[in-house]
Amino acid sequence: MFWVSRPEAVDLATAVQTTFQFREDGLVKTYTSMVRLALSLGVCLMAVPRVASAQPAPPYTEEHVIILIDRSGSMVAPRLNGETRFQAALKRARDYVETVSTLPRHIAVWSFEGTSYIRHQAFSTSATTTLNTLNSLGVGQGVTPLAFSACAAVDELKSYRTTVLGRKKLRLSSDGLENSSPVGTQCQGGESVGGYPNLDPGSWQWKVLNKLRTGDATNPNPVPTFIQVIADIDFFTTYITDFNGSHSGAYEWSEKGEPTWSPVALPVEGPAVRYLGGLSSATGGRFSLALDNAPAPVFGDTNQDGCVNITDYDLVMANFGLTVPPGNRLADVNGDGLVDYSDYTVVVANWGLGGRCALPQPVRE
Ligand SMILES: [Ca+2]
Ligand SMILES: [Ca+2]
Repeated sequence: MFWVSRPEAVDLATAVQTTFQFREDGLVKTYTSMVRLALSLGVCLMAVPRVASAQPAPPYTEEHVIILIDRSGSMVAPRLNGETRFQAALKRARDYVETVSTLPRHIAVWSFEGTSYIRHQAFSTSATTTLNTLNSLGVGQGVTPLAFSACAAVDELKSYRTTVLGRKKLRLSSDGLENSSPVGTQCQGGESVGGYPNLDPGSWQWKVLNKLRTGDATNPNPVPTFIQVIADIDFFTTYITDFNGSHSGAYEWSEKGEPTWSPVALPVEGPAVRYLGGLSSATGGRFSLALDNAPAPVFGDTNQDGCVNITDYDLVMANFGLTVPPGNRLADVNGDGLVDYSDYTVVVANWGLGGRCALPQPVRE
């Protein structure tokens, strides 16, 4: 691991600001090549070890991640661009794997559907291995044992490489909420009547939150020896409505062959989204909303306005060199707990992406 000093960051900042001016002039092709130039410049600098600056040493030496993907029936629902939610979830997962990270990553791949989860891949440091695993996954038609699966993943994270200080992360992609964890399994429970953060003790929502924060589904109190598991969540919702009023929802089928999940979209302002957003926030993670009728989120779009641009760049630069916290969590584009060249590189590489850059964008004074 190495660190680079802030002045170099400012040099690169100038390079990207220049490219931004090109964009304002409408010279998109030139702009794109300039961005690529800036990116390769950044990559070159990253490849050269530098003398450590006054940065505090990061607390973690590795990052341990379980990618947990919902394979339940409703994930076949189509999105605006014709892909399914499941395809979009896989793409997001692949994009995540391909983001550079300063902390070495060990990634496992799991999915859930029906009444349980599947371990598709044990922890691996090979991005190629993980990408191949993701590419091999197919969607199912069953229900959603989210609570049971998420809590089993926490146990796996907890027991992995206990001799190193690993940052622990559950990277969940889902479009629904718990509806099929077997009775008696950890984190199974009734629906909370109270909305987040006023969750009913004993509800599955309360148990999953406890499990992430304390390692124990029934203990809401902080445990000093437990490394909290961060929940990064991509949530897919809002079925597309056709002209005739019908929508694109998909049923999920129970083990008994009965449809158990009506094709009703979970509203953005509803308790499901509020809970999952709260789960991410409470654990220091991030929540990304992927609406069926909107472009999918992209890494580097820190404010989720549908465009990676100067606003995102400025946020990364303003927090450059900081650990998170105290750095702004949104500036930590790759979610590894540091705001550094890895994040800068993702912003530059994804510059202009997000599907909404054609809308009026901020102009720096
Ligand atoms: Ca943005
Ligand atoms: Ca980062």
